[in-house]
Amino acid sequence: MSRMIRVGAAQMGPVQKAESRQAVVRRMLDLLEQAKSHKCDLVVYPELTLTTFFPRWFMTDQAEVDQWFERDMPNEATRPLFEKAAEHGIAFSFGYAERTPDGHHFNTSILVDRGGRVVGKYRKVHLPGHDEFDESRAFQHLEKRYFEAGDLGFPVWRMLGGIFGMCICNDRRWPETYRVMGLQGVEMIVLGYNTPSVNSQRSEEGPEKRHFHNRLSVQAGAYQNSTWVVAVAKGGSEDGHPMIAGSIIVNPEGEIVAEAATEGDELIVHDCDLDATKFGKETIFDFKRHRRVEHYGRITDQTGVTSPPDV
Ligand code: CDV
Repeated sequence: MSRMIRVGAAQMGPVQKAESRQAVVRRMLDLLEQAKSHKCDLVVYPELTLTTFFPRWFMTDQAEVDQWFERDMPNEATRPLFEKAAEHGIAFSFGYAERTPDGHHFNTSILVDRGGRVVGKYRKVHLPGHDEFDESRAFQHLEKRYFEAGDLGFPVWRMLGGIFGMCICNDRRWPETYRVMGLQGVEMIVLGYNTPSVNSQRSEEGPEKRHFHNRLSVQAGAYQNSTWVVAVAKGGSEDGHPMIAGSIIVNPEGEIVAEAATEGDELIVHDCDLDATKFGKETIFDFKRHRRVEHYGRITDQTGVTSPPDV
């Protein structure tokens, strides 16, 4: 069985507050058709694909908040995507806001196989931002208000002859994210992101630095775990709030092999050889031979910094 898979990173341009789920799914279907014409095996869409990045808006009415969440997946709006992808035999992944039957709220992504079956679910662990209105910021980032931290850890799944994992946006900046999946032999991590073009707490940190940190994090995670990483953005201006775009596909040596050129809906395609993950996993990052867990206790024992005592 071939271990080469053709991946389509389906970057999305902005989704305005007023845009309906049905309109977004039509755009996703357009990208799926492009992927079909390129003979892709897998299509990856961004974080919170179905809606605008609503955590930038401060809301106090839970009914208003809940309008941004999906109670079922697939549902009426997304079923055409599931059906068309299954018809084409294309696996896919996308992010959405999930409200569980017992009322929990998560920033979630799913992995769907060639037959349209949901084989994997991930809930964002590293939620950035704050939970109350913060007037010191240029704009709000209220993920900690609207979501709970993910409760599923970082599992991996077998699909398309390989081992796949997921994470979401801010998770990509944390080495622990990749390493937990690396320790399960992950060969491809798919992730979506909504990264504002400017740091809301530091106006001089603009798009150039934001792209640098995006690439730095994703390339390091790929290299240090010898895995493919497919990082897919929403870009452009959502109701006046610009986001960086810059979707990339990174190989297990940490090199960018494909990159989006626009800030709009754009499919970038690359043939990814899952066997290319083997060399790094068997040599410099052969975890079994080289890791020294006796020295890593602090990684799981503490969150904040414990500085040495003053002398
Ligand atoms: N959606 C995100 O998680 N955004 C963060 C921003 C707030 C830094 C990110 O890591 O891009």
